[in-house]
Amino acid sequence: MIIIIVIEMNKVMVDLIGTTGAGKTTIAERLKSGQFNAKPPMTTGPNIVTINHANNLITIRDHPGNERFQFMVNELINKQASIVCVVVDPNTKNSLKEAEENITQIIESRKAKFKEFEKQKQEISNSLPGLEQKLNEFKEKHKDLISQFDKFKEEHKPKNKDEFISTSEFFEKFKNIKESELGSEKLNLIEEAIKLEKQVKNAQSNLAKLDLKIRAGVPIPKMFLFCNKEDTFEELGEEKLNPFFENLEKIKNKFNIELISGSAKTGNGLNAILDKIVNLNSSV
Ligand SMILES: Nc1nc2c(ncn2[C@@H]2O[C@H](COP(=O)(O)OP(=O)(O)OP(=O)(O)O)[C@@H](O)[C@H]2O)c(=O)[nH]1
Ligand SMILES: [Mg+2]
Repeated sequence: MIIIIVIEMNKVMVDLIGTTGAGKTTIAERLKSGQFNAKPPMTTGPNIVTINHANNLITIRDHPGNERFQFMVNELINKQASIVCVVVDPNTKNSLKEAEENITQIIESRKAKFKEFEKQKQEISNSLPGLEQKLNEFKEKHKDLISQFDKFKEEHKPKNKDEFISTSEFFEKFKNIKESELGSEKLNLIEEAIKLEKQVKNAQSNLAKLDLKIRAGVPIPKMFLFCNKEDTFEELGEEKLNPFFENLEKIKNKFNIELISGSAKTGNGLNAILDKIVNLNSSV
């Protein structure tokens, strides 16, 4: 007898960003195949790589670092990212400057989203009392007519609780039956009341949704830095490395994010990337 045990895997997604040439594709490929590819083509759209690590199915989105594609990358990251690995490299000019810009952009865009929610909430809060008042006055003015429609709804509501008839469907029925008796002018007034009621309900429900979003806060993705090409450090020498690491330390402290070092060439530090991703994912 063969027993098959199905183990549910955790699914994790991570976005690799950073300046062009820092080694994102080399890292992703090495994680997948264990091989070092010295000449990967420049990335032009997100390369998707999937890796199985410690019972986690990790999807890596390896993004292009070239400036030309930044708009597209930002859009994807701003919409969906929850874990971001920012790759830096002391051999590549502007690597730290771009990393700092990328991280700032991610944080600012989330803050802007939050502000947008607050603005929308304020706008609805300002307009809702006026809408409610308009509806109440309209209902009061035409209360006899509207109560006829309410009575009709009550009499024609489905016996089966699971069945649902919308107000506009009720109105269609009502219209068919009562058109000759009431005439189109009165029917229009009832239709106007239905429209106003719908506007009020929509505004109330949007307000509740926005309130929930604001209370939950807009999550900022969890980020960490990976300093690649460790194998080149000796050759680069202290003169180049010291200012690089000083600035790297500043970025690390400014955003309070962790740093891992390694090399896609030797494979050193790559497992630490996977462990970090799993770790960040479970610390939600
Ligand atoms: N010496 C050394 N070279 C590396 C290492 N990782 C990547 N490279 C080299 O760096 C170059 C650029 O690597 P890519 O992986 O294409 O860089 P990328 O970040 O994906 O660049 P874009 O796709 O343009 O954003 C390639 O020639 C790699 O062989 C490393 O750890 N050590
Ligand atoms: Mg690439």
